[in-house]
Amino acid sequence: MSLSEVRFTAVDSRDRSDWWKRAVIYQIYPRSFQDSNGDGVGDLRGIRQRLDHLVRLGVDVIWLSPIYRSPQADNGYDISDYQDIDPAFGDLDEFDALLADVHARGMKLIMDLVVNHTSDEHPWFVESRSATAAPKRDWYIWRPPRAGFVGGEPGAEPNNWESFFSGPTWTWDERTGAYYLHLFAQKQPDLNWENPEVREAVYAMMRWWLERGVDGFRMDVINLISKHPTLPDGPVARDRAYGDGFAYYSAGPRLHEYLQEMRREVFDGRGALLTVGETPGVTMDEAPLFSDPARRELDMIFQFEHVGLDHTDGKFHPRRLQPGELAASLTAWQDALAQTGWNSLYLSNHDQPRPVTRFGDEAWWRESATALATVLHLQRGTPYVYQGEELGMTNAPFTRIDEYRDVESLNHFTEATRRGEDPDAVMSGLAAMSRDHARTPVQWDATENAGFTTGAPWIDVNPNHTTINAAAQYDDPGSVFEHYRALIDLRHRLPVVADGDFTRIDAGNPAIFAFERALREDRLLVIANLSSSPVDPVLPDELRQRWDGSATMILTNCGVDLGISATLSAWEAKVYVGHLGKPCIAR
Ligand code: ISL
Repeated sequence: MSLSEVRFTAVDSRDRSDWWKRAVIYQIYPRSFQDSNGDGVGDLRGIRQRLDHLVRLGVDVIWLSPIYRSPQADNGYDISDYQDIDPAFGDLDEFDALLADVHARGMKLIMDLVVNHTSDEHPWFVESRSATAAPKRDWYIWRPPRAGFVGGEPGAEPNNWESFFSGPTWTWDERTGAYYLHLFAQKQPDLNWENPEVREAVYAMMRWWLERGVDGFRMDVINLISKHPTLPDGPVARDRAYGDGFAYYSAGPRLHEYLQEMRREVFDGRGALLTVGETPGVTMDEAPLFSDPARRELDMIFQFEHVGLDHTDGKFHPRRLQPGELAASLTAWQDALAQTGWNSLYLSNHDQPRPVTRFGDEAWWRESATALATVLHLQRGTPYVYQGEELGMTNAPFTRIDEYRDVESLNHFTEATRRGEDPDAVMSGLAAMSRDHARTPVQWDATENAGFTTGAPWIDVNPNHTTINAAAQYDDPGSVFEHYRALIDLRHRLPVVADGDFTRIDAGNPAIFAFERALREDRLLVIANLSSSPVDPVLPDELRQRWDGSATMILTNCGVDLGISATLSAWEAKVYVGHLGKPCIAR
């Protein structure tokens, strides 16, 4: 039976303020999406040229990684003008044209909001660092050297925190004789959110974009904007020079006050917008505080547990996950936000390795890419597709440090080898975990440079674009792209996918991720083997009695249906629909 023949409970989605529960969001990293002028860097006009790819895929919302004016020290996450477009990407007229094109196709567009920090070239920081008496001095976080030390000498930093991008979080500024805080690169000074003028300036900028017509924001490291007022030292791990300040710079005492203020000052009364917070390190206890509608903060957040499972001594010393670990973590988050709050569902973004390489198996490339997508998209929450994921793009085969571009990877290489780590081991860490794996250009076709640019790409195109590319996958019913398209279609058509409850099913083997979704009489059953060996499911009797005979398979990455209890081949995933009692009613 095809999906068009299945009839489901009607759900009226008109005027729903939580319209985003039925939406799928597509992340564009503009630098690597499509170049239109041959300079090797993706741009806004390039995005306009490729919008039909997104229409074909069926996504509802585009999240655009930063396109603001920026020195590009962190590929645009270092902003020097929040109200202009970087010339590498285009200009405000081109942006308006893009927004109009997106809206004309019935999609929405959300911007990346990076307001934990600015660029050190932002006029606010230029003024702040100019003199201790400068009016904007207090817009950033300045501190004197540690007592008993001379500024600039080793150990004189105001505290021992290590930056996300290696080295200390403090940089000495000779001119005014003080250190400024930067949780990320030296060129990304942290704003001082304690200062009400900073908050008002940020809110005014956000309103300016909303008035221009954008549909919301993805908020970069938004759980880091309130710091512990005394900035205490963090614990130091063995053999490490710096401490971990996470407990003192994340989820600070005023975080939720700021988010509620932002909601009132920026979003209230503006209609169908979307807000999603990036919240690294957020716990299951904290998560509902952000996305409980009654608290009036954000619509949803990105949690990080499942993308940290393979870290050991930091992200660059990864381990392969054991069967079941990924599913257990995702299930725990489903349960944590079952009553209150809402999950963002993702396997990748511009900071993460490619999921088919990391969580799947390139030897079972198509099967593992589609199985992972199936279990992700059919959970409760809003799915995010990162560019190229829908094509099953893989990690880059880089072997030399000069192939990498990311500030995090390059700083890590310098620091780790300086500390005495074996350079080959450091390169293995990058080969598994560098953010550059997500940043190689989108593979549109098999031609030179994958159709991304006519010039020299800013980062190498993955040589496997000759086989893994969009052109080869369109209209191929077995392709990764068509599987993603079908999953997105299911969310739009079946209310049980968007609104149903989630219950994990113990299928007798940790490699199997099976779950049931339920909305009134409607049921959805997902059974997936997240391993490269065949597995026999042992389903609970009660479930078999309920489903056997009445299960209608509506999607599979394998092609055959031998019933819900049949042996699952490597990375096999299948989706059944059913209902309790009376027949489903057409929507
Ligand atoms: O990739 C990471 C470092 O290993 C993450 O911890 C990442 O730094 C964290 O998720 C915050 O990411 C966001 O803010 C950064 C920026 O570099 C990332 O691209 C962005 O997603 C600073 O703005």
